[in-house]
Amino acid sequence: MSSTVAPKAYRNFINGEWVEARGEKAYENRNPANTEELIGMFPVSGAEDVEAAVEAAKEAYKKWRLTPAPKRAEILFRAAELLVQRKEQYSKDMTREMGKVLAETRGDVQEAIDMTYYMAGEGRRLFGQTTPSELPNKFAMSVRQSIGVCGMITPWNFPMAIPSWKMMPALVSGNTVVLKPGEDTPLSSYNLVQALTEAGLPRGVVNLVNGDGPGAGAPLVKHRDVPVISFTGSCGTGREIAAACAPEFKHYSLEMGGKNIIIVMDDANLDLAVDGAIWGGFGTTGQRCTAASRVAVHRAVYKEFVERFVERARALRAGDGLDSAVDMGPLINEGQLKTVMNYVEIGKNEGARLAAGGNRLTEGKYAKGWFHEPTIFADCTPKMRIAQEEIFGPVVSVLPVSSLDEALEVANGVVYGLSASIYTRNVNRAFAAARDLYTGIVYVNAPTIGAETHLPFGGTKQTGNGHREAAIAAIDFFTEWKTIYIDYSDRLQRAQIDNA
Ligand code: UN1
Repeated sequence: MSSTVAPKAYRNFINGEWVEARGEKAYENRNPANTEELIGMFPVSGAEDVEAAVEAAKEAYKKWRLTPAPKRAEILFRAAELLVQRKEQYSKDMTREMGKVLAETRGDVQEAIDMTYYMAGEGRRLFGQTTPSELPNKFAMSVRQSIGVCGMITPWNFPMAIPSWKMMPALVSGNTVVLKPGEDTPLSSYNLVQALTEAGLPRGVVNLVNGDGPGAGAPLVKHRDVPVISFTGSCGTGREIAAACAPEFKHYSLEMGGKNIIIVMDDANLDLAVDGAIWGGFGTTGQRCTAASRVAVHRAVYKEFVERFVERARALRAGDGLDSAVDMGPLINEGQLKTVMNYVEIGKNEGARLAAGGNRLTEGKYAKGWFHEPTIFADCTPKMRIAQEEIFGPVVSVLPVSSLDEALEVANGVVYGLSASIYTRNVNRAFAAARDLYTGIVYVNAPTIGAETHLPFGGTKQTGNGHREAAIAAIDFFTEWKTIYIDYSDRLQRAQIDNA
């Protein structure tokens, strides 16, 4: 680098202070649209840093747990206000480190704002139940209790939204947090933690430890004082986390892969379906776990749909997400680009018809980034690898189908079950699909992406392990039920025996 200005050195946040990693090592955070742009240096943390963060979170938990929930919520509310004020700056920071276009990073910050306000509201609810006892002069109720230090491992594709999905419900419920963010996008977590801190979060309640999975993530997952782990990322890492959590029966929530589908029936509004397939398939450069990477189209409209879809995909402009004329940013890093290029080869070798794209972009303004053309494979069959495996890039596989039943069989015929969508104007088909798609999320006449924060988010089968994020489902994960019986009869009353 010829620049004389040293890049900003960011730090971990432990016990209310910005501190260097013990090993004093740092790594570079670079812009995926222009790798010559160095965004900053971030700490490479190890087990000792995790230890200090967990220790701080454990100590802070003693008071935070007893802080009235509405008071905890007020801090969240103030953090949301700060995020609103800083939305534009934080969105630009995110585009620079993650690559997605500004409209989308604004959406990502907005999702964090929504979640933070929403969970702030929950501070005055956190309802339990009261119910009559089966015995006289006895009172029965259930309350939520916090659990302790929650370890969070988050990905790079929603660098502010996903940490907020995990942190806000955990915090309003009285837990404390150690966050290990995706190493490709640490600045957005830094910004989120900064906002929470300025909003008045007491020291130690949230701790931020940067670094990679083996160095910082693994010691966090295994730490004996971290009873809860919340993870979003790949199935491979999820499997390791599950195994690491099993011996101590930790609570762990896994949000992993998807192979989401859009079904286009012969009665669909085709303009709308094409719009949906473009946005669902190529939004965020296909790097959403909810991305529509399969489209099953009824044979009666197949040819027309593919023609229009291909035309629209070819017209998408790739480039730097800060440029308002750009529709689609780069891949996050070289590894992800290579994965995409590899799947393009696999698709060709399997005999799918490459109908659009298929190449890495390297000329001119693309030379310094990880760009790939929006790519469509037509005439795919359900068992092809490109129709089965998560690619996490701008590659969509289109499959012809002859009926709703066949479409549903194709839809459910993968190991994942996150999101699915159907385009139809027939209410009977819409309801049948909504019932029979075995996924955590179903859309009718809308693409597979765009979850809202006050509804449960997550998937069936290998997408997850049965938990849901967002909504009250998140509160369920970050609390334990406690049932309290108060016997004011002044005598021994035996349940099931003395009430006969
Ligand atoms: C993800 O891709 O990991 O539903 C989450 C959506 C977003 C969240 C996606 N709000 O598309």
